[in-house]
Amino acid sequence: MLDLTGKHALVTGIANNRSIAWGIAQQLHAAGADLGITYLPDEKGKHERKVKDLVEPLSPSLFLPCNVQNDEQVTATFDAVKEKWGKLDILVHCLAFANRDDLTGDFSATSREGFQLALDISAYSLLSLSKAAKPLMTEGGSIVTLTYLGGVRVIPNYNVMGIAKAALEMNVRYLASELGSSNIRVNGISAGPIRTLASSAVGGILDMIHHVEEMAPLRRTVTQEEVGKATAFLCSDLSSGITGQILYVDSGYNIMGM
Ligand code: NAD
Ligand code: 0WE
Repeated sequence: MLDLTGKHALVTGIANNRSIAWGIAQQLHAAGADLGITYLPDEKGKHERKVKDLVEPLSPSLFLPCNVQNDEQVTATFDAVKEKWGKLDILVHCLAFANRDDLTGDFSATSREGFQLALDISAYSLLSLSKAAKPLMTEGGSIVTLTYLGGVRVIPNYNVMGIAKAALEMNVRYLASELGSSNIRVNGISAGPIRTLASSAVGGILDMIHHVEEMAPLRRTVTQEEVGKATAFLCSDLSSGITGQILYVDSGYNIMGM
């Protein structure tokens, strides 16, 4: 049975009720995990209030600001985890960012700054969070990140995010190799396109969704709930032999050649 009771889980990347991380947090909570939620702070605290109200029904025992570009905030986050729980079992990395201008037009026009920003937030952050989580995962653990097919194949306009996801997926393998001896597993979930804050800001996302609805073996897109269920599996003892893998939760879209 999928049982996460007594497990302490830190979930990043909830922006609103469409976030994939929200679907994940709900499933981890339903399986009995004790949640810590981090959010991206903004100056006015508007984001904080929105996310706080949303997650209240899951009664998280930690609610912390964590901009992954800020090393002090990352350190403070894991200091708070240590203080509250003494250990950590589950880390969910569910965030990405690139400049909007870099998600359209010529890939070769990507600036050095834009490239660095996308790779810093979307790929390097898995390392920095895993490094901080490692000493707290004293009884082993599970780290899960979210990736996309655009990291292994060319998807129009995904551009620099594709390079960031390729780096992220290789981070999964190197981290799995390093952390395996501490019984910490590291895996990625490659989700099919879902309408969220991040994807809706992208031109043509509806056309992509319609394309998946025609082409994918299941003839539909996946939901945040389905990604959440697969994440709960990868966080649970049911997947104890699985590490360094990318699990496709995409209605089977990725197997098609035509
Ligand atoms: P979303 O906008 O709900 O989530 C993105 C999150 O990233 C937000 O919560 C945002 O606050 C956070 N974030 C951005 N910059 C940050 C920073 N500097 N520090 C901390 N947090 C930061 O969108 P989503 O679609 O749920 O995206 C979540 C993950 O799923 C991303 O890794 C994305 O690449 C991946 N993914 C999305 C899809 C899709 O179609 N929506 C498909 C496959 C994979
Ligand atoms: O990883 C993603 C979304 C990534 C993303 C989206 C935005 C839009 C708003 C990263 N940064 C930003 N920055 C913004 O300012 N997905 C997998 C969803 C997605 O994004 C695409 C897609 C799909 C699918 C971009 C182009 C083409 C397809």
